[in-house]
Amino acid sequence: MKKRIFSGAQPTGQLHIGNYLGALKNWVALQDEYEAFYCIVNLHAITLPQDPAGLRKATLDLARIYLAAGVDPSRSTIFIQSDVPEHAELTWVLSCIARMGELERMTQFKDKGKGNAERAGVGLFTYPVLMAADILLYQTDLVPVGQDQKQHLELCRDIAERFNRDYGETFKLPDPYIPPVGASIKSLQDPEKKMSKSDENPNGSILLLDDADTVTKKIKRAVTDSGTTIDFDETRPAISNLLSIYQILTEKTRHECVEHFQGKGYGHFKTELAETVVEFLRPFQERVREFDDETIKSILQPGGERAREIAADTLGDVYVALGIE
Ligand code: ATP
Ligand code: LTN
Repeated sequence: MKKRIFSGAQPTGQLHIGNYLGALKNWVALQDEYEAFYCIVNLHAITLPQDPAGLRKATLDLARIYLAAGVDPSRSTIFIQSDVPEHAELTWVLSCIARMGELERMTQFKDKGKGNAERAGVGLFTYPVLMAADILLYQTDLVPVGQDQKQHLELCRDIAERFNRDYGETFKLPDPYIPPVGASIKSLQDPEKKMSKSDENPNGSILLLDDADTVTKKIKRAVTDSGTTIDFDETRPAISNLLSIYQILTEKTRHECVEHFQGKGYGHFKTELAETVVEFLRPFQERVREFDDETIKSILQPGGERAREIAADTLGDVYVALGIE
């Protein structure tokens, strides 16, 4: 029996190269070795206000991105979170297990709630409980995510452990899979912040659907640190970030990257980085155009059915354990 993977992304805004390098790339790489479930988490999306027509479209568009990135529906289950109502049901149960104090410590709530708990939605606060339900429903072994999700994974394990202790062994404890390089790609405009879909400055992120001109302009405008060498250096986060992007896309070692740019300046480096990113995005963007809405729906519908069979089994066990079957 193969071990199981679960991961998901929100259908909000356009995916950027950080989402790809931190998460999607690994989803694709791991799908041979593992039985994989990749979810479009539309219930998470509504923790912040969304335009209904926009959300509907973004849901299908995100499935298209998964497929174009190389998630293979004949090996991996791709589905929409709301097609499996057990996610919402288990969330209620787990919200009776999770503690206020635990959720209050989650940094994403502090960021996305803009520090104003009085005005923030309750769903934004309990977001990590829904995420725990996503993962635990599938008795998941491994969860490939970017660095920003590590804290949510730890909470998920804590909730599962507490449930198992109090009601008997029910959930498998999942491990995070956080890649050694690319787990936290930074904004091109501020290397202290992660590249983010919700960044107001469009120049901070390279979107997976940006055209060649836009990519080149964004990279040319990227901030750099003082100093002139092209090197990995903790004290120079801007150049280190750009070099990491180059490293992953070219599959070179750190040493090979540094050697390659020895004696070259920022101008030369940025030109080569832009070419590398454009060449990577070109075939990806061609594949995105290949999947029409009907094809996408014909993948998501059976995906939801398959996911639901497993989710229903786990939820059945949970209800028996609790005495509410
Ligand atoms: P954002 O912060 O960009 O608005 P998000 O984290 O809210 O996005 P998702 O689309 O749900 O949104 O994230 C999908 C995956 O991408 C997650 O596994 C997340 O950890 C990863 N990810 C997001 N930003 C980055 C980044 N800058 N570098 C690496 N991985 C990232
Ligand atoms: N919170 C994640 C998206 C997400 C997720 C999950 C990731 C929701 N449920 C389950 C892994 C496993 C984010 O990236 N914002």
